[in-house]
Amino acid sequence: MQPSFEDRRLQPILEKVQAGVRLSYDDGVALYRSSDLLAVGYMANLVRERLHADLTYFNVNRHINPTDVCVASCRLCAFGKRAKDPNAYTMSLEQVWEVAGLGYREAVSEFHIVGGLHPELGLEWFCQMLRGLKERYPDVHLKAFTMVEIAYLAQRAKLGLRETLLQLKEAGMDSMPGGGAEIFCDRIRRIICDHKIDGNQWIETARIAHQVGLKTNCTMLYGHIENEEDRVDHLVRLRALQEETGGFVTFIPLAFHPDNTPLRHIAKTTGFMDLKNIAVARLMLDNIPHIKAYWIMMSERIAQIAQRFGADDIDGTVVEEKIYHDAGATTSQSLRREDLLRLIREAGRQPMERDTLYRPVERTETTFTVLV
Ligand code: V47
Repeated sequence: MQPSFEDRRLQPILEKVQAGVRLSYDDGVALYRSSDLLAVGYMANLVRERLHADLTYFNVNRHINPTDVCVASCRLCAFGKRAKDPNAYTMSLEQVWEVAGLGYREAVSEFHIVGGLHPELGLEWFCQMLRGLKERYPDVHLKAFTMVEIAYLAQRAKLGLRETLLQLKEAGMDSMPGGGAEIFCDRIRRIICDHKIDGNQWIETARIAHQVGLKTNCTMLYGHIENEEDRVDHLVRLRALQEETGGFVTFIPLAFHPDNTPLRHIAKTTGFMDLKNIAVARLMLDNIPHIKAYWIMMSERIAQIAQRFGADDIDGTVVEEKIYHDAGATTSQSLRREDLLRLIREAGRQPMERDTLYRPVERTETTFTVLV
């Protein structure tokens, strides 16, 4: 039976979704402007179940932030600090290698490594860091560096993006996270992160990463000063690059956390907005396999409900999170594997532990095997 939506303007979009027809820019704007969240979620869930049935993916990972020193002073960020700030920190290589092994009884399958743009840590330092991690934890996938960090390292080393990425890959970088994309629109970027590479440079760096064989994620920061058109423009640009390279694995909508940032006057996002962003992303990004509801950012409660609004992933155990907690996140810093299983099962989904590239993982108490 054909459902009948409260917002009648969504009916033609439903027909496209049912027929597997790509949604247009205008469809994206109409989805964002509709307050019929259940209709938007219903359509996103159709696509999500078509792609992933009732599976929800998660991983056992650890975040590592080697430094919070950053030459950029982005208004959106509460994490980056000036080198002379007494609260700033920079780990030594030995500390990074040691921290990587701390604090979790189960073997992690991924290190997620990102940090500030440090004026004194060059490409060779990061290559050494990767080599040291691979030596000590050979089974752990290294998902490291945003496009913004790569562009900065390349500029400092006076190398091209391709050469920089190749050197990092050679040293052990296996894939890249999706951060730093924010919102591509120049007008917004100038206000929230004017020290960062622009949207075109972010896209170009991702393009080259994909060309050298690195899979990456992608993100969008919402809930600050952007409007619906800016969001749809961002999604459509990601979709176009994916059409060209096929290198994106997962999209993660990131809710802006204003506390301790110069934009602290902006209200926090609501559950309604968080679910809407998950659902619209699933509908617009028809060529990106996975949509992640990052529980750290959207809370365990919303990330769980999101599994019925288009998301098929909830991220991982994380262990220690700084970027969102510096910006006032009240979620815990880590979840145990059994907590993730409970959240997923309670939402009526079947948990599937994955590695970074979504291959199934089987584990005992202290070891894991990736099933290829
Ligand atoms: O790059 C920074 C954003 C990103 C704030 O690829 C902020 O699997 C909200 O990219 N409020 C880091 N957002 C997080 C990230 C990520 C997280 C989980 C999984 C993956 C993945 C990627 O967070 C930054 C920036 O875009 N950010 N400050 C803030 N105050």
